[in-house]
Amino acid sequence: MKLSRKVCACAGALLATGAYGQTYEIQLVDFGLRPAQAWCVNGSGTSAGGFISTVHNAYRGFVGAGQELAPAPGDTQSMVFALDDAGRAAAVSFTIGDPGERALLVDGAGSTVLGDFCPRGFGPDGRVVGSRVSTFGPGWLGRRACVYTEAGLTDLPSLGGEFSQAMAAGPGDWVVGFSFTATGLTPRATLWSGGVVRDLGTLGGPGAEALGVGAGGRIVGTSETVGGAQRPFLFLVDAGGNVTQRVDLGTLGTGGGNYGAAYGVNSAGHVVGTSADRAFMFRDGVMHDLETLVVNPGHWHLAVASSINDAGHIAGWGVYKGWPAAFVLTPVAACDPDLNGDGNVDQDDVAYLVNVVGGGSNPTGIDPDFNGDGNVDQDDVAALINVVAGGGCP
Ligand SMILES: [Ca+2]
Ligand SMILES: [Ca+2]
Repeated sequence: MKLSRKVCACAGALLATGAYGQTYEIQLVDFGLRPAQAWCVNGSGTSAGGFISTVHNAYRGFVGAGQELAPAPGDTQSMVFALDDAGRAAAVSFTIGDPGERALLVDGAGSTVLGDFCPRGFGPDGRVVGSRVSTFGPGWLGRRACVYTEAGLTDLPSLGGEFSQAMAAGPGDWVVGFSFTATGLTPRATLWSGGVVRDLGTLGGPGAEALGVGAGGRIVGTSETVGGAQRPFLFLVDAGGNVTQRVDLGTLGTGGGNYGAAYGVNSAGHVVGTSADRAFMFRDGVMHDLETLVVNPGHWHLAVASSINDAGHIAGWGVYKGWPAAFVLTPVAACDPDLNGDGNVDQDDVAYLVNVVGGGSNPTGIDPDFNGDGNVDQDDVAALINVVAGGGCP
C-alpha cells in the first residue's frame, strides 16, 4: 500500500549563506519501519500524522510515537492532519472506496465524531476547518471548504467553482485553502476572512493553492509560474486581506520544473516545505536544504517538511534506512563561534579559545565553557573546532 495524500486530501554550521544559523537534531517518529508521515507539530513539539498499520493493513492516524487513533465505527482508515497546542487531534476517518469521510476530534476524553468532513486545521478559537464531499449533479462529486464550530458545520463560499478546500486557519478568523472558479480549470489560492472570499492570485501561472498560514499575514502554498514550474510561495497579506507581496521561494532543483510546495510558516517567518523531493526551510531570504541544517542526518533523506511551530520544531517525512519514515526536528541551542569577535569564524577563534582555556587574557569576554558542561578544558576547544569545520553547535 502506498502512503500518499488521500484525495480529501485531506487532503547551520557553515551554511550556504556563510551564517551560523539554527541547526537541528533529528528524531525518528518510530513505527518500527512501517511507512509514516508526520503532518503537523504542535507548540510543544508533539507530532501527528499517519502510518500504515501492519496489524490492521490500513492507514492509522497517530499522535506522538505512541498514540494510535482508531477510525470511526464502520470505517477502516484514519489519518491526522491537525493537532492543537492542547494535544487535541483532528482526524479524518474513512473507508477506501467511499468518497465521504468523518471528522473525529480526539482528546484525552476520547473520540468524538464532528461531522462528515475532512479536517485539515484548527483555528485559534478551536474552529476546525476542512472540506466535505458535495454533489452538484447526477454522478458528480465536488468538495466544499467548510468550518466546524460548536454551532455546527458551515460551508465557506467558493470562488464560483464546485471544488474548494480549506487547508489551514488563523490567526483571527482567517481560513486559507484553494477554490476553483466558475470557469477556471485550475485551483486558486483562497483566503476567507471577514465573511469575504478572496482570490490571492498566483506566481504568474494559472493556478495556486494556499496550504498554510501564520502570524503577520503570511500565507504559504504552491503556485504555477509563468514558465510552467510549480513553486513554493510566501504571500504577504495585509489586515484587509490584500496581497502586498508574492514571493517565489525558489527551488532546490537544478531544473525549472521541479515540484515545490510550502506547507508551514511560523511567527518568525520561517517557511518549510518540499522542493525537488527535498525538505526545505526558507529563512532570511534563502531556501536551505533542510538536511544540511541537521547536525547528524545519518541515514536520513528528508523529503517533505510539513509543519513548523513557533519554537522551531519541524515535522515531516522522508526516507530512513531505505524506509518511508516520519521525523521531528528539534532546534539545537545556537552558539556564536566567533570568539575573537572579528566577524569571521576560523582558526583564529580556535587559537583564541586555546589561549583563554590556558589562562590567557580574554578581551572579548567570552564564556570559555563553549560546550556548556561546566568545565573549561580541551573539550571546549574540540567542540569549537567541530563548529568551525561545519558541525553543529554543542
Ligand atoms: Ca573570529
Ligand atoms: Ca566545557
